[in-house]
Amino acid sequence: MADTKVYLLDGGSLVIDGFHAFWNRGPGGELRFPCYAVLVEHADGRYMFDTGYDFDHVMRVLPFEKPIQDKEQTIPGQLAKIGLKTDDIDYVINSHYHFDHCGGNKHLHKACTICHAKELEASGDCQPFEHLGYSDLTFAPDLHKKKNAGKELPPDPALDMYTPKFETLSGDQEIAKGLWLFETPGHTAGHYSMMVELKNRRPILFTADACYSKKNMDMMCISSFHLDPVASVKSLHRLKELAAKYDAELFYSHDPDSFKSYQTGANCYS
Ligand code: 5PN
Ligand code: ZN
Ligand code: ZN
Repeated sequence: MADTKVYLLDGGSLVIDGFHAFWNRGPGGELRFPCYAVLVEHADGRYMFDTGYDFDHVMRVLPFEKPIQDKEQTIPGQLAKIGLKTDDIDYVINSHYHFDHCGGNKHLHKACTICHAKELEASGDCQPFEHLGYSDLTFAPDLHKKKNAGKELPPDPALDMYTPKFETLSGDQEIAKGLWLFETPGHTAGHYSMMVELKNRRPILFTADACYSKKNMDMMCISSFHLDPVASVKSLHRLKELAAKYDAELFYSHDPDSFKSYQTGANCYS
């Protein structure tokens, strides 16, 4: 049986304010951070954990986040770099449905979509203060059409051919051998972090937005985009405990410093 491999797919970058990255701490000022997707090649199939943001969506809805993403940094572009096509992906796992984690779902026509049951529910019925976060609903075309009825949206050819099937989960789950989803709620209602066990190195625990960066963990400081700040802090502690329990290395979702040291493109972890 082939060993599991993990690829990080560079999805470009966005800008937020320092007070959004470090809630009630700052310092303020523009902070440019990376976004990426994770491809896990497993004996049971190809799993993609998150799919980054859609450039056109951000330009239309959140242009103040100043997206930088070249064609190579799209999901099709990143897959091409490792010799794969969009139809080669069997499963998409979404940590949560903020626009910067699900914008590329619509390219993955053959994939079954896996997420927390509470997250799928929240994405269609979010709190008013979460609207920008949940602004890209193209991962669920029916929901997207319902929410955008009456609005003049530019045609999106990718969407016409996209009819995803959802598989919702709750609780911690080992969804394939050595591939774990851990509940880390607070940032959103049904947030999952993912741990991958590998043959030749320590497990990797992808925090997703339960922890943007090493600095957030070191300061026990959550980001300002959250549903429940108290639950968010609990999840920060949980990630630290999980990393200790499994001797896992934490990989952060939006860490400009750590990202420089991560292997990307055709270089994988195994
Ligand atoms: C990158 C980013 N920008 C804005 C929001 C938001 O309003 O909720 C989540 C989020 C983001 O991840
Ligand atoms: Zn988020
Ligand atoms: Zn994010």
